[in-house]
Amino acid sequence: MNKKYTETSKFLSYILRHQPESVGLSLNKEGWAVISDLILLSAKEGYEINYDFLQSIVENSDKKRFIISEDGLRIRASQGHSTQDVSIQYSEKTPPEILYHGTAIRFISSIREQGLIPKERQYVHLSEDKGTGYQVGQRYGKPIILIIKTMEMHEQGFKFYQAENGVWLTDSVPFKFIQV
Ligand code: HQG
Repeated sequence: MNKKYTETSKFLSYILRHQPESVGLSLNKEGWAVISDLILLSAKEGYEINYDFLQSIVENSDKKRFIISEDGLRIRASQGHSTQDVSIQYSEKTPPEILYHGTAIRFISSIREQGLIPKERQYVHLSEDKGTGYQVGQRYGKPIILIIKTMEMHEQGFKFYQAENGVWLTDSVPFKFIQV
């Protein structure tokens, strides 16, 4: 990936998940932004984005972070939001037996006390494959993969959702469902 691509993708994550107001962009409750607005506002911040470039970022994003609406007019982040203005109505889904959560070893003692909590984001993020978990954990230090007993949680009434890009979401994970 070239630098412009990576920088623009990070900028999109920032405005579509965290701080749309920092550039004057509005997102609706479902997280959608009007692409023509986004292009104009991004240009003011020095990001040269045209429709084709945006489309290629959406298609080539390793984690499929963004999605363009069927009519081609709007874009949103599939998951990962911290902005409270967005509240995507994900539909509930039965999880597999287990899912993974990658984190940093230095967080383990706190996780033992509190379980997994969403921190800045709206949900705790879980993945189906260890590799993704490992990469995610690495962002905060020496990584460790936690195994989450998601079916057991489901049986006890915890709700699970899956975003368009396959990432699983839940509100919190008490420590008793975590295998370190
Ligand atoms: C940790 C990436 C101490 C948690 C990925 C994580 C993901 C605790 C960090 C998405 C804790 C929060 C989300 C507790 C949780 N005590 N630490 N009680 N509970 N933590 O970035 O899951 O590349 O908000 O383990 O693919 O790391 O951005 O969440 O280490 O889907 O597209 O607190 O971000 O996607 O960190 O990552 P984050 P995450 P992108």
